[in-house]
This record gives sequence, C-alpha cells and structure tokens, in this order.
Amino acid sequence: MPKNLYTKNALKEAIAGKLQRHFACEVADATKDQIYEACALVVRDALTEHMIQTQNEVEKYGERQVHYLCMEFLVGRSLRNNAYNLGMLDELTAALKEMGYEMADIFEQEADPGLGNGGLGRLAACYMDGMATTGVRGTGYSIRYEHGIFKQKIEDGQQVELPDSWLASGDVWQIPAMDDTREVRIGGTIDTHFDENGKLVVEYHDYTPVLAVPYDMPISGYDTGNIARLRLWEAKSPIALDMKLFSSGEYLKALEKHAMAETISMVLYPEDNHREGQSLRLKQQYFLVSATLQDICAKHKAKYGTLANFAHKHVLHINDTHPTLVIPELMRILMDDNDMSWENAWNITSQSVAYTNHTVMPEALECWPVSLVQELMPRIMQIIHEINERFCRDLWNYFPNDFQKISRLAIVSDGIVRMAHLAIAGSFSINGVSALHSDILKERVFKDFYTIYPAKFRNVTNGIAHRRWLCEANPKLAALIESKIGKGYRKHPSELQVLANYGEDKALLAQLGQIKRDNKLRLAEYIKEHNGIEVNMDSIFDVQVKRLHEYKRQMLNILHIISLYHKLKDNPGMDFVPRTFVFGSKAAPGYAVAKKTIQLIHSIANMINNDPDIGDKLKVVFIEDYKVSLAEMIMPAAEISEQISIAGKEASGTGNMKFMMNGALTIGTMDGANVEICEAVGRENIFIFGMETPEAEALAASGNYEPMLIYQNDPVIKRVMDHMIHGFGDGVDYTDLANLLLHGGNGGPADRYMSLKDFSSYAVAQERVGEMYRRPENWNYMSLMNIANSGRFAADRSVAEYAQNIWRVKTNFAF
Ligand code: OAK
Repeated sequence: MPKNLYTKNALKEAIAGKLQRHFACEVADATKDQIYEACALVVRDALTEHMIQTQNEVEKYGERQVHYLCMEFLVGRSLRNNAYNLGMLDELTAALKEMGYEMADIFEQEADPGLGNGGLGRLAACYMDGMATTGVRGTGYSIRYEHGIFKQKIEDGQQVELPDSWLASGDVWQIPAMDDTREVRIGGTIDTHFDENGKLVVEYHDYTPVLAVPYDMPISGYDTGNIARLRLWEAKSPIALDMKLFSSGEYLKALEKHAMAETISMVLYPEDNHREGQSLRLKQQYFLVSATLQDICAKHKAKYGTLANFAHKHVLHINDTHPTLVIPELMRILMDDNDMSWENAWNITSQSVAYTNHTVMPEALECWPVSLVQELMPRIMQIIHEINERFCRDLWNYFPNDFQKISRLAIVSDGIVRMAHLAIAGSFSINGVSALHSDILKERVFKDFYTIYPAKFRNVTNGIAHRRWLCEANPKLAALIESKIGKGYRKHPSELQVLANYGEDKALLAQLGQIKRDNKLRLAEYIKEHNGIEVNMDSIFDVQVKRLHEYKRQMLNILHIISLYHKLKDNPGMDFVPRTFVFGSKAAPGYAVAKKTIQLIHSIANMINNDPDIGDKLKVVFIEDYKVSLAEMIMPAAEISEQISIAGKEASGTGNMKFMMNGALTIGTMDGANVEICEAVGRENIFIFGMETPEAEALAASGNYEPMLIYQNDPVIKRVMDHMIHGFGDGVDYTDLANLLLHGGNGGPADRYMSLKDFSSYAVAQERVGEMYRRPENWNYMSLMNIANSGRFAADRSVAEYAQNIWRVKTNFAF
C-alpha cells in the first residue's frame, strides 16, 4: 500500500472511493454501517498486500513454517486492531472526525466474531497477533462456523441461548481462496489390499465427500509487514449437483449426504473445559485436520516434489487434543498417497507435531468410542490401531509385565480412543500453559508418560496480546505510560518494568487513579443503560468475568456477597467501603448447575440492589452476553480481579493477565498463572488466599472433607447457607445448589470444589482489600506495580518461547 494512504486526507479519499464503488453513495448519504465497511475495505487493502508479500517471501526462501490448529479462534473485532498495528489509527480517527463520525461509534458497527468459547480460543487469537509481530511465519487453521458461540439473553434471571449470525458484517476480513478447496471423506468403507508390486492399495467406497473451502483472514502484526494468516474452512457439499444420483432414484440418499456435509461447519460446540461426545464434533475435528494437512502437503510437494523433508519445513501445533487426528491423517497421507514406509512416515509425523494441553479437568480429557471413529473414518481407525499396537510394544519394554499400567497408558483400550495418549505418543513436545500446570502434568496427569519421555515435556506460560488489551482497550492508560517510558514497550513489553521507578511520583499515581475513574464511568454508563442500575462511582469495582464453571468458583464470590449483605443488614451504619460486584459469564447450555448459578446471581442482585438499607454500599451487576468486545471495556474499569478457582484446576487463566495489565489488583488463589503473577508483583501487591494445590488435592483425595462440619461450626457460613435454602424472596428455590454444597449430588461429593473450605480465608482477604482501598495513594501504587510487572505476560514473549524451545524458528523478539 502506498505510504500516502496513511495520511488523513488520503484515508478520507480512499473511504469515499470505497463508498462510491461498493455502495454507490456519497459520504453524506452513507449509513454508519457503510462507513464501517468502507474503512474496513481500505484497511484490508493494506493487509492483503502485506499478506501476499509475506507469502511470497515464505515461498521464495522456503522458511520453516508454523501451522497452528485449533477448533476455536476468538479473534474479536478487527478494524481497530488492524488500524493500530498498521500505524493508521490516529489518522483514521481524524479522517472520520472530519467526515462527522466518532471512531468508537464506527467500531461498534463491526460484529464480534464468536468463534470460540473462552480461554483456549482467545489464546489462539492472541498468539496469531504475537506470531505476526515477532516475525514467525505462522498460519492458524480453524472452522468457519456459521454460528459461533450463542448470544446470551437473560430472561427472568435465566440464561436463554440465541443463535449468533456473525457472518453478515464479519465478512469483510475474510478472503475466499477457492483454488485451495480440498475434499474430505467422511464415513463409508475401505478395502485394503496389496497390488502385484506389493504396494498397499486403499480403496474408498460409499463415503460422503465434503468440500473444504478456505477463507483467509490476514492478521496484522504491530509495525511490521509480516502477516499471520488465519485460514477458516467452510464445509460445502458437492453432492447436490450430482445429477447421476438424482436420476438413478437415489435422491434421498444424495440429499442426506448433502445435508450432512454442510452441517459440519454450521455451529461451534459451546462446551468449555468439557468434552462433547457428539459424532458431529468428531466430524468437525477430522474435517479441520484433513483439509489442513492436504493443503500443507500439496503445497509442500509442489515446491519440493517430496514429503521426505516435511518435518524440517513444518511444525503442526495442536491446541489441546481436538486436532489430534493430524497424527493418523499425516500417516495416511504419507503412506497411502506417497508410498512411504510406516517407519519413515512415523518419524516425520512424530517430529512434526507439538501438543499443548489446556486443562486437567477429567471431564475435558477427550475419549472417542472406537466404533464411532471406525464408522466416520475407517482408514484413520486402522492407523490408530497400528499406532497403538506399536506403542504398547514400546510400553512393554518400559514396564515389563505390568499389564495394568500398559492398559492404563494405551491409546486404545476398552473400545475407547484416548486422544491425549495419541497426542503424547505421536508428538515431539507436550507443554502446559503455566509453571504450576506444567508441573501438575508431569507429576500427576501424565506422570507415567513423563517417566518414559522426560525430554518431551515443557512449559510455556500463557500470554496476551498486550497491544489489544492495553494500548487499544485502554488508550488513556497507554498515553500515560508512553508519556513516562516512551513507546518501546509496544514491541518490547518487558520495558513496562521501567514504570516501577515511578512509585514515588505522586502526580503519576493520581493520574492513574483518574484514568481508572474515567474507565469506571464508561462502564457505569453501560450498566445504567443495559441493566438500569446506578452504581456508586466511589465503590470498588470488583469483577469476575469468565466462563461459568464450578471449578472457577463463582459460587465462592456469591457466598461472600451474601455474607456482606448480612453484615450490612445487621449494622447499616457501619464503616463499610462500598463495592460493586460485576459478573459476566456464559454457561454451556447443557450445564444445569452453571445455569442455575447465573440465576442465583440475579436473585441476590435483585434482593441487594433493591434494599433501601443497603443503598449504594453494595450492588451486584450481571453483564449479559459477555464477549471480547465487552471484555475490552470491562477490564480497564476493574479495580479487583477475581481469580478464585480451587488451586490445581485452572490451567493458567489469561483474564488474570488482562486485568493486571490494566491496573486491577488480583484477589486469587495460588492457581494457574496467578502463582507467577504473585511472583512478578510480590505478595504485597496481590491478595492471595486459600488452600494451595497440595493441600487441596490431599484433602480431596482423603475423602475426609466434610462441608457440613464447617456449616455447623461457622455461624457466618451457616447463615449464608440457611438463606440460600430459604430463598431470596423471589420464589426461586435454591435448595438444589445448597444441597450440592452441603451434601453432594450428581454422583459427586459435597462441595466438590471446596468453596466452604476456602470461604473464611477469602473473606479475610476481601477485608484487606477494603482496608487498602481507603488509602488511594497506596492503592494506586499497587496498581502501578501490577502494570509495571505485567510485561512478562505478553503474548509476544510466549510466542518467542514457543519459537525458541518448541518450533525452532527465529523471531525478532528480544527476551
Ligand atoms: C477448552 C476446551 C477444552 C479444553 C480446554 C479448554 C480451555 O479453554 N482451557 C483454558 O485454556 C486457557 C488457555 O490456555 C487457560 O488459560 C485456562 O486456564 C483453561 O481453562
């Protein structure tokens, strides 16, 4: 793109040109939506040019490439991000202003693509940004779901799910690449035999062909021409056009196949940290994997004429086990389509694949029935059986005669395929996403694998796209930072550390406080408009936004809020630091306890917010339809970040990093990356409470945990629980949730995630929060220390570690 497009006048001209050509209208007659689209088209032109250039360079120099496969990419909106990265945001803002528009209004026109559930998908998106910026030649691959994560509506305090059709206005950023369309085969039967030359022949019969049509999203890096590409596959059926089937009277079968094929990219499964055993989900996984590998292999062969050097040129990174079928699929392509021996194919495959684990929750560890894999992808199941047999023979050498252990570690056992075992056996690297989590993988979850393959295990602590989450989401804070330490931290996030020298700078601390207040005001206005609740600007904005899951313990937060309510009711005149508790959370549609917990938040919010004794000392707010664009408004306004999962369960957390970077103080357990946040900021700048992992795990394992005893002995908890059993005045019965805590249910023990056990230390930590807040200068100092020490949680750093320790590719990032 010619440089002059970056000036205000050139941008105005370009936007007017797009309006004319695409909408046949003048600036004066354009709608906001059209203005948005015209801006997006202008910015896109710059990106596609960079994308072609990047691709040409990769092609020319044959550099090693990273292929990042993930069932989710929660990319967020693109216009502001791309304009920022290309260095044209200020000029674009000015251009729009002269045309009579506020930039923020125009951004709001863009759909927020919900192609993910939460942590896993958002991390993948942050890493695309990191790869582009640090110079990694990276491509992300996922599915172009027609419906992303559902839209959440709250009706009578209950979550209702509505379909989200994001494509209408998200389309601008996706460039179809029809020439790269691939065919994926689902179902049918296979016939294998050896021909006269002893070569294996695999014949496919009666399968359903599915076309994988790619759409490319260019992902910009900051201040670089390097573009990371996100390739989204759409499923299309070639069958509707098959007139032969129609005329031979098989039209019903043809239509069935057609519908099955097109359903594959219809909807994202809304399960987070939980596996979804539906056959459609397995088809989606294979569809992603097969289309992606065919694509990479075809291009590789076109360039080198052989796949023998595949592992030198590519790394296939699988984000959790969902794309694990890359292992048997690459084996299939190498052996069946390229005549390679098993041994050669296995060497190439296992040297190409790297696996990141994102959860230790047993219910999320993927298992598929052999019968289903057999039915949907018979050749793949054959290959998995063979991998398993050879793997078990290896195991026998490590653990001779230990049949039990071998069957526990096998890839296929009792009619089930264990995807994590396949991923470990067929990859050269396995990593966790925080130091604690990686240790738990080695010491507990994959202990025996670790004894076999110690060198395969690594840690890469997660990181976030700090430009999106700090510079763009919190421009006032970014401007303040830049007035002190310059702009270097945008590319070298560790430079944020220099801010720690300003701890004594009273004026700076006051400005920090003022910026937080401005951001709080913006959130308060949103809450007023959407919830009709007037919040107290002098209250602590205490925020827990994340998926609703029992292990994340929104319940602990709720129990504490009820206890505060009791305290205030007993003593309305007490000296109390006011609080606004903000929640934002989606629950998986089939997760009854999570949905009931959302209802509980609404019941207590109704009771508390409307109680004249309480006034503006305590408010509870639930923000509907939490998503990336809302997070970008909420994080900068938060003063307290709730990271209160039971220790040992949250693999890392990334919200914790976003809050910290925006100057919120964490109240949290020693779980996931909280441990490293605590190490970075020092105990004095964080509120840590609760059991640590060894204690929590030992107590759970002992079977001696009895929340009923806590209930009987702790009057505060007793009163909270009794209130829950009694109800909150709106007629909704919460004895089910209370029983889960006190007696257990659904086949689980009482209070499985031990909220009652950690309650008192949480309440003490919350008291400390209130006390600290009384001294704004101290508070702002702590806030500054959090920002100053957040640089290590930038995605650029994580990506550079992946590049150095796993992918073995160069970056331009300086540690
Ligand atoms: C989702 C589905 C299956 C398995 C894991 C997930 C998931 O989202 N895990 C989350 O990944 C994040 C990114 O690594 C972590 O920060 C979260 O702790 C983890 O729950």
